Amino acid sequence: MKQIFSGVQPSGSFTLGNYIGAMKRFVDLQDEGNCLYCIVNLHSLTVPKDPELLRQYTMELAAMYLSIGINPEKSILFIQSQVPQHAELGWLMQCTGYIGELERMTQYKEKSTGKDIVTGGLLTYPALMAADILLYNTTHVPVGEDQKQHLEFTRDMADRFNKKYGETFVIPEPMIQQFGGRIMSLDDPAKKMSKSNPNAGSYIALLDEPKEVEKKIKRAVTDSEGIIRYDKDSKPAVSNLLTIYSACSGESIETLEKRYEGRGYGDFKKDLAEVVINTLTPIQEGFTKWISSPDLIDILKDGAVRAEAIAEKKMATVRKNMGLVTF
Ligand code: ATP
Ligand code: LTN
Repeated sequence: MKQIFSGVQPSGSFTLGNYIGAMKRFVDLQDEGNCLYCIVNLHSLTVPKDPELLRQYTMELAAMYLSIGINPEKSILFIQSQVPQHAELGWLMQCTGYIGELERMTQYKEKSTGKDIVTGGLLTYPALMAADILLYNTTHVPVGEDQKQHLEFTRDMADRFNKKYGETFVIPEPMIQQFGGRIMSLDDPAKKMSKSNPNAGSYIALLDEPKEVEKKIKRAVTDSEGIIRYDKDSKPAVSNLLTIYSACSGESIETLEKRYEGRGYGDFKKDLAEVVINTLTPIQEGFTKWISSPDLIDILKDGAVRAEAIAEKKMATVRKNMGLVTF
């Protein structure tokens, strides 16, 4: 039986990139194994946050998980900071990893370059992520391609710990999609679609109104060839739009290429907007329901209790193996 774990940061809006690259798959995986889905609010603190906003974003992400189809009877949905074993193992993982390894992480380099304030947490972020995963005997981690390096770090930490202290952790496998693992910006196909991009036209947020989706897709960059064809190297922008279309409609890229043979980008974009809006509408309806539901807190409380039971069992072994005295 697969043990599946993944986390998303409560850092504001969520993009179609988050959804296609990771969250959409969380739903299907619920029938393939035991799933734990985490709101990684401690990770959000690596970049200073307003407390009121962090609280709001945390609840919004919980509502979003439920709106896309996470079923709390099948999966454990919980907030990272409510299970203190994450912070505890996070520290032990910091003491397992090396500074050089952490400094080599591309996400750290990207997020720290040119910044006036760089917290210690931004550097040690992958150690906490390793802890998240290793606490639950995780075998599979569905993530977008940008997390590949962090997963490799996690595997190295598990292996290093096991060699030093005896078999303790399961070595997890990343699950990264070949198509959709990296959805690119609408204004620049060389950049990842990201909610931290100051240009809101570069991403589609899951809560964008239909009119806004139409406008953003209409303005999305293409190329001068005028042919709808998938070729990531020579036609990155059109290939990205085809990937989004295929992920939202469930149709293959070949089917789409055939359908739009001899037709222009205008037609294609109009249909793409419709397909994206059809994907977002049920999510948005679910969100309106869940964000004001009194059940939301109960689901999160129950998730934290179930997660902590598993995490504490693992921590008892970790403390014993490392020589941390318990009476
Ligand atoms: P951002 O860079 O937008 O601030 P993030 O990737 O740092 O976001 P999360 O929102 O926690 O942080 O990401 C949640 C999941 O979504 C991760 O598995 C991540 O790999 C995936 N993801 C984020 N952006 C994309 C994208 N453009 N394409 C595919 N997957 C993505
Ligand atoms: N680092 C991830 C979020 C994250 C995560 C995890 C993903 C934190 N802990 C554990 C998978 C498993 C990100 O920035 N997207």
